Amino acid sequence: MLAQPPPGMLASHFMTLNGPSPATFAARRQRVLDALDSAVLFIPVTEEAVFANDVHYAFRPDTNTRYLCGIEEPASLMLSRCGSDCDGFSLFVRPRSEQSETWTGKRVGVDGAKNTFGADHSYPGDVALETLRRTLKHARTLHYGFSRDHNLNREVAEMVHQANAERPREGGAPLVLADAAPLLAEWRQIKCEAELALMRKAAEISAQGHNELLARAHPGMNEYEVQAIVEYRFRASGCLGPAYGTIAAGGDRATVLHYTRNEFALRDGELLLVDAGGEYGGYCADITRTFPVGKAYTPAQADLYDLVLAAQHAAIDTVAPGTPFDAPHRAALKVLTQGLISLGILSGDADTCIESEAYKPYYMHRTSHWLGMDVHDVGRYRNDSGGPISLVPGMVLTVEPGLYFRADADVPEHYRGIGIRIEDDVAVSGNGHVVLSSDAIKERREIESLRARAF
Ligand SMILES: [Mn+2]
Repeated sequence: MLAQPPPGMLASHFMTLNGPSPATFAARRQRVLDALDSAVLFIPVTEEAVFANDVHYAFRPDTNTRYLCGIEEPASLMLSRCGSDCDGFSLFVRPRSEQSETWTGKRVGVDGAKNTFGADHSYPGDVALETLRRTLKHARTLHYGFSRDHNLNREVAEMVHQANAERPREGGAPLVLADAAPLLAEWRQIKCEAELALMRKAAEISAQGHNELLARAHPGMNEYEVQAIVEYRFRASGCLGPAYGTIAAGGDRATVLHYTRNEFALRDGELLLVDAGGEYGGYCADITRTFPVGKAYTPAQADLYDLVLAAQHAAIDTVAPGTPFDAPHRAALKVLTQGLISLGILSGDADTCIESEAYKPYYMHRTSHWLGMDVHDVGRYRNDSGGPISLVPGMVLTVEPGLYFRADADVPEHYRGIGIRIEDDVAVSGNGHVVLSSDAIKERREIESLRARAF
């Protein structure tokens, strides 16, 4: 028999490092329970992903499970309010095992789940579906967290079908199967003060990592060393790791939007684009900076850098409560398109170029996405009639215009092979916005003076 960990003492062992307080998780669950009217919310376990043979990738829990209790090991979660014997908060966890724990570390266990996570009921993971089936007999609605495991999704859908097949005989209204994701997305989209504090911390640490690169990058350094430097800063400052795959792209690799190979040497005269952010307490930062591998931007690089930075300033300026979500994108497009015309890359007038999407070969992505517990966070972008939703305080979005000229792009030669993106994390405040990542240096003169000092 394994000794039970002292209650509370080892909570951090099983919960998100530096994450929200137990009271925050309890409040979130209460909010869901209050919204459940004869309904059940069930989020199935996320299994560990195999790296090779019996070696696994670092485990990342389902984000909604993490949002509702902060458990950092494979577990299914149920919140029920339908008059069944397991109403309230149930966790289905891996049972403790001397053999397994010798290899992969302590498990919270069935008994520990109650103490550590405040579960009303806890069970071994393998009875999760059977318990759900029993609970559904009393429910009107199942809010189900659809999984990447399609067989599991089919099994749950079949379970709902079976329940409805029996109801004409047994009585009770039909059971409705609903996706749990939109229900939770609506709440996750608006961050409370405690969440914003974690996001600010993630952004501050990440900004410091970017700033350190300005002092340390040099010609001949490899992209993977750049990655190691920023990720060292994330981890040395309390992040468990990067929030997504770090992009360290020298030269024309910067024109590959999701370049992640990071395996080439940096060359003098080229730019280095670094898109990297840490995850702190379960919340993400997402910052991109683009600076010269040598001391200064070439004139062509400076033209494009100043243009992207002007577009970013214009886009950030639009962020305020009541503003449509796509206002930053439209502001960035206007500046970028006008600039591309001035530089002789596009011709005609800006409105026509925007209308015809003439800019699109060089700016092919949107300017913003939601940011939160996931780097491309949940939340709607459009309302029911298809228009952009309005920003409200507590939303956090990236603002990340860029310009990308592939080595074979149909532009003047001195612009070819240049990719630039500048990305910050912006929280909508009561009367405007706060740039969470404002510590990351981006003014060109400041970058060049730091680069000059680096050599
Ligand atoms: Mn981004």
